[in-house]
Parts: sequence; C-alpha cells; structure tokens
Amino acid sequence: MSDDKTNMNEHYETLVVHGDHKLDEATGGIAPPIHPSSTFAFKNADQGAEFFKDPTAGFIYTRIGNPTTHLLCDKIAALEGYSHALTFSSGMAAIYAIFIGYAGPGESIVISDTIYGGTNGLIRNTMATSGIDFRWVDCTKLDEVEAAIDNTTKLIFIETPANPTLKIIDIEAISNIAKKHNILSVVDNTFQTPYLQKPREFGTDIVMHSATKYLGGHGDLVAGLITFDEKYFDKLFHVLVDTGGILSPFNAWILLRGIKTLHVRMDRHCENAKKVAEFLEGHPAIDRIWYPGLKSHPQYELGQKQMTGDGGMISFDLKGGKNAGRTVMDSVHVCTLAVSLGDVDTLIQHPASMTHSSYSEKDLLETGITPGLVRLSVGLEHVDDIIDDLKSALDKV
Ligand code: LCS
Repeated sequence: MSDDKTNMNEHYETLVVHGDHKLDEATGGIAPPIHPSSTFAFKNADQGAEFFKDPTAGFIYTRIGNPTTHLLCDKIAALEGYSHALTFSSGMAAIYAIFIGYAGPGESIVISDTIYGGTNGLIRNTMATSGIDFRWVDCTKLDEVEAAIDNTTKLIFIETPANPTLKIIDIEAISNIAKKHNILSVVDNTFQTPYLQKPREFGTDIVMHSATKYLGGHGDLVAGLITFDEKYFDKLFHVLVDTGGILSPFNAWILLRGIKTLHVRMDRHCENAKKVAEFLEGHPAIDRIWYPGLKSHPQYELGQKQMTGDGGMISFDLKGGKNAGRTVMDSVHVCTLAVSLGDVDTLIQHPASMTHSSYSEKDLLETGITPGLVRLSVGLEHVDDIIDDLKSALDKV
C-alpha cells in the first residue's frame, strides 16, 4: 500500500520487517535476543563513572536503558521518521511524561476535546493539582486553536482520528500554528500507526503511541512509545528515568515481534473495516456511522490527504439509542465485547459507559459521544463472519 522509500531505497514494508537491525550482531540470530538483566557490569570504576555522566554511552541499569528496549526505540523512530524514541510501560505513562516534561505550574496545554477517556481522566484527576491549565478545544476549528494559545502555552496535543468519534484533525495546520507560536505539536498516532499516517511529514514535533494497540497487534501487551528528534531527548529521557514507567524488556521483545507484521495486518484491518462500514451504512437500524473511508465522513477529504489508509476503527449510532446498542453488544459472538483496539480479534464496546466514562455528561454530548454510540475495532477474522455476526445482532434490535 505504501510506496514510501527508506534512505536505503528499500520499501517501507522492508523497514517494518527489518528496522535498522536485520540480524543480531553477536550471533546472526534473525530474532533479537531478550536482555532481562536489571543491571550491567562495568569494565572498571572509570567506565561506570563515565556512563553515569553520559547514560547514552553504555548500559547501566534497565530503568536507564536496556538493549532490547533500545532496539524497539530504533525501530519506532525509523518507522515514524525521527531520530530518537523512548519506551514506556503504557500509553498513559508516555502521555504523562509529555505533559509533565513540557509544562508546569502557570503554563498551559491546548488539547483536543475528543480524546481517549484515560487521557481525559489523567488531566481531570491526577493532573488537577499540577497547576497546568489544560485548554480543551475542538481542534478542527483552527481559529479556536489560535484563540486558546497565549504566552503560557507550551504545546498542542491532538489525537487523530479521535477516539471514539473518528473526528479527523488537520495535522499540518496544527503543526503550522504550533510553529508560528514557537510551541510544540504532539500527535497521538495510536489509531493509524506510522504505516497509515506519518505526522512528521506534516511538521509534528513529537509522536506518541499506545503500542498496546495496532503496533503490538495481538492483545497481549501494554506499552507506550514516544518518538521525536534529538533536541527533545534529554527532557523526556529524564522524566522516564526519574518516574520509572519503563517498558519491560520482555514486552519490548513481544512488541518488536508484533511490529514485523504491521503492514500486513493494517492492510487487512483497512480492507475488513471498509466492508464492515459499507454493510453498516446500509443497515436500517443504523442512524449514523463514522468511518474515515466512507464519503459520508465529514472530513473524508482531509483523511485522504493525510492518511495512506482508512484504518480499522468504526463508530456508529443506532436509531434505537443506548438500549439498541446494548442489545447488539450482548448478542455478538464473533466480535468480543471488550475495550482496547487494534487486536487481531474484533472488539466492540460502548464509549459513554466504558472507555470514555471519565467524561462528564455535558462533555460527552458536546464532543459527539452520544449515549447510543458503539465503537468497533475491526479485526482479522473472515470479514463475512464479522458481517454475519453484526447482522444477526442488529436484526434483534
Ligand atoms: N491513546 C489512545 C488513542 C488510546 O486509545 C489509549 C488507550 C491510550 C492512549 C492509552 O494507552 P494505554 O495506556 O492503554 O496503553 N485506549 C484504550 C481504549 O480505547 N480502550 O481501552 C484502552
């Protein structure tokens, strides 16, 4: 699907498989080794002191750096097109590091109003006493983004397509606004992955992922990644080392393994989701559907401009509202009633009462997370089985 070339004139798919490290240098092994060591021996006392002065010069202690997590850093940085990356124990730990690293008391962050419920919860609960003023803006309205920025503002944080409404934000326009005000632009690229969307090409400074989702792909790990250019390394590295929310070498290894099939999985997620979306759009029980690959999506053109595929996420509103949604979710058999997304399994859930239950009633309505909204993460089962399952569940409504 992607025709992008790497600096070695290889296709993007080859970079996904190999990254910068085709073989384990020590052994020639095709699979990278897992280095579980918590601590690493120094050759002598001077070397220990030298590594403490410059922790990037060698391995000291796994909270500070680990060979397996470093391979993962190299890989995600290469895939997103940046020079550096850091790995975190979860997407939430990664988001927290960005907020706390770049803003403090008396400063402000402009944030998209439609965002993962956990990010909303972090801001409304844990960060309520941080002294950081979070300014919630519908970032599709660029004049409102501009109006929210003043000399206290440090960064703009967006998620596109947004969880769960799939609202699409113009990454290039947001990056340009950030540049104009000399502040950072940050994109949560969890929904698309770098295979389908590369924010760096549109000027984004920092990209983050809940790698728990499509990058891992198999529903068997929780992880967060941030990738950026060298100038942002020191700040974010120190937040990670000081707060300790690191990814374990074992989870880094599973993630490296998952990423090797990213392109194949994403192509099929897109293909299946498009067919499911077309089926849902034509079903009489459906009131509205949001899928970036349907012309009915309000920002269809923008999506086509900044994404190279439409993704695997669909949201829909049923004519029968919340009760109808409950009937559908309780009736499926191929789809699994569970939160999370981006897995090989198709997952169905109810944002207002589940992933986005940290939103107030008012915020839910204002951001379009209606009581009847159902979110579907289309998996890799045979698409006819997914559609038949949804059809028989919808027929009960
Ligand atoms: N960003 C986005 C866009 C997400 O969807 C999630 C989790 C996170 C960040 C946080 O990542 P985590 O700490 O879970 O790795 N989204 C979830 C969801 O929609 N259902 O369950 C988790």
